[in-house]
Amino acid sequence: MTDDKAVTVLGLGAMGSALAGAFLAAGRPVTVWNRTPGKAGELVARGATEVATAEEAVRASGLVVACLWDHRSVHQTLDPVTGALAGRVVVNLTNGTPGQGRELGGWAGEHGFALLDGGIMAVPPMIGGPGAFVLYSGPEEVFTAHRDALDALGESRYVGSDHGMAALYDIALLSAMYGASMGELHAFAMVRSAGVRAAEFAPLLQRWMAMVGGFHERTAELVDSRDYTRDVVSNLGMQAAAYHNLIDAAHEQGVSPELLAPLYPLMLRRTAEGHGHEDNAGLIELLFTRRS
Ligand code: FVH
Repeated sequence: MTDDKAVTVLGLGAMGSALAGAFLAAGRPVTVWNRTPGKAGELVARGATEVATAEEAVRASGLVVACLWDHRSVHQTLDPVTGALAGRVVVNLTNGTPGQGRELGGWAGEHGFALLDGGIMAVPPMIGGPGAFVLYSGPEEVFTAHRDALDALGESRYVGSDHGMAALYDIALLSAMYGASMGELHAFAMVRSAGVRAAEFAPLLQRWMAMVGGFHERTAELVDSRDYTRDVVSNLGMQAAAYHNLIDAAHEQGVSPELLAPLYPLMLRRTAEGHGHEDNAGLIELLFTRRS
């Protein structure tokens, strides 16, 4: 018999510890396990129970949250304890691909337990606070039954019954983040090459990126309609002609253009294919390697 409110957290890295702390703060009985012992001191002082094996941890709660290094470590941890998992719910918050999420969902079904796959859109200090949100996919009734517990971590966003969807959304959001941070670093490198401190330039960058970031809904309309000719303000052909200046300027300043360079051949290709008069959102049509 386990307490209905009990939660087990497998993995006490930076994120797993934050998750366990948020469940404790929400008043839940929390059992924790980590491959390497000795990481649970603070959580135990706050009321968590540390156990020595993953099997004991799994048996302690109906809801088992795994936040480990990668997909492989999830299998290494859970494969030996599938017998104990039967009838329980596993929420996997380890970063992975959509394919890995689907594989885990199928594997859980074969072993008689339910699985939600998740994507955490926050860093550890944000967990349990208003800025954090967590994506979930898998059986909706399982999400609904455990939503109250999961809400302790941040805003819970259910994105579909296909186990791969949480990872798909997660990876899409991370891809946008890395794209933006590549641009940010290149911009700082450019100004540093002229002796300008990043802190001096940052307010302008902040202002510019806030403005640029305001166009996602307009781009989404173009992408969904696949019509990139509507209300074009700055067409692709003009942008492609100017883009070479970004690369030349980087060379002039002794900065590698390698973070910027991949976009240029796509711009040239799309323009050469007769779409220079369109919005540059049309570049998306060059990204698919399968029919989409
Ligand atoms: N931290 C972050 O900002 C991001 C935010 C978004 C989500 N990610 C993902 O969360 C997963 C865990 O990340 P983390 O920050 O907790 O990572 P670490 O602090 O490095 O802890 C890793 C834990 O995984 C355990 N572990 C590693 N390999 C194995 C294994 N083969 N079997 C069992 N456990 C394993 C490790 O244990 P130990 O090294 O202490 O024994 C830690 O508990 C991750 O997917 C992020 O992408 C975090």
